[in-house]
Amino acid sequence: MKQATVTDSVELLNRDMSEKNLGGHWQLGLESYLPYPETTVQPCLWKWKDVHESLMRAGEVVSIEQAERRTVRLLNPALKDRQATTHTIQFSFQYVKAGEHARPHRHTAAAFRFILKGSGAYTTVNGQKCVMEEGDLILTPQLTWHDHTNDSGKPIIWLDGLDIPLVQSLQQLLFEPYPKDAQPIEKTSDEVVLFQGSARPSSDPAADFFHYKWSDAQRNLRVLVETASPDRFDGYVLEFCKPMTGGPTMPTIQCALKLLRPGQETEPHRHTSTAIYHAFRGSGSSYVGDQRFDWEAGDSFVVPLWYPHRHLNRAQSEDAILFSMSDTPALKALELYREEPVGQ
Ligand code: GTQ
Repeated sequence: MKQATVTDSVELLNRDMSEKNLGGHWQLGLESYLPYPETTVQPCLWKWKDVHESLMRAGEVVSIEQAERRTVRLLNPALKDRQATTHTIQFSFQYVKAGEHARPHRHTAAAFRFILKGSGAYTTVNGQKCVMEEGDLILTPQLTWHDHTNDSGKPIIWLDGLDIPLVQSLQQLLFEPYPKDAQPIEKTSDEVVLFQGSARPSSDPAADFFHYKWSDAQRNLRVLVETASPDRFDGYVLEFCKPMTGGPTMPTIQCALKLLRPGQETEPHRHTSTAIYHAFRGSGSSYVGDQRFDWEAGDSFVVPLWYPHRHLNRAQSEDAILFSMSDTPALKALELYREEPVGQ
């Protein structure tokens, strides 16, 4: 008499494996993979009017003690549940009224401030007092203590850029309050000396460098425009580099200024890094994928990875200056950075 045989099948195997927390490569559906990287991040434009109005209202109804930081975040429509501007980086605007102090803390997320409106307030970074002027860039690299003091007598607004979404996806986010109400001030950023003749520094002098001044950036931009030819994809680019080494602004974040002369138009390209732009001066248009973003000073927009994009200064006589933040250093460190021109 013949024995009844149970024939095995892929479905049976999949089910039995699943119960044992196992899976097969055949279950992946390789046809859904593309020969280029795909992002869920959406191109998006935020108008200054909306950001500013929200900040002013927050100034009325949100206390700095309650909020820790009074910031308004740019949320990507595709990532609202993550409270993020892109999958790796985040832009916020911070409003500190006259007389306010945002208490010290530190975190593994790296951050910077780019000063937009107001001056004279300061951020203390690891005991170093950095007094703000419009257009200054102040870094608070990972795990540096920082608090903000506005004793200038007038309100101040700046841009915050952070790598929170990236650090979060690596499950490395941590936050620590400082044990006291304020950090003691040990020195000012003007006292940080990077170049001392040919003497070889005993420690990394750039480790103490947190403050890029607008007056220096502006002078360098002018030299660039007068002596160099523009990049065909980005115009005149001034990158905020780590002093001494010329490395990226921070390990995960590159900040830059991109200047377009009146009427200047760049050629389209795409890259595997993701960028957030903020129009600091002037007005223009950026084409991102099949969308056109018309921007004025104060507006911000996202260029998701691999989206073809180009920029145009629409003004007749005024330079346009875009501040940009990207995750390029993180991608380069992982050898995932690629870029290419895109045919028009
Ligand atoms: O100013 O310390 O936008 O800790 C997000 C987290 C700003 C800050 C942000 C922060 C800060």
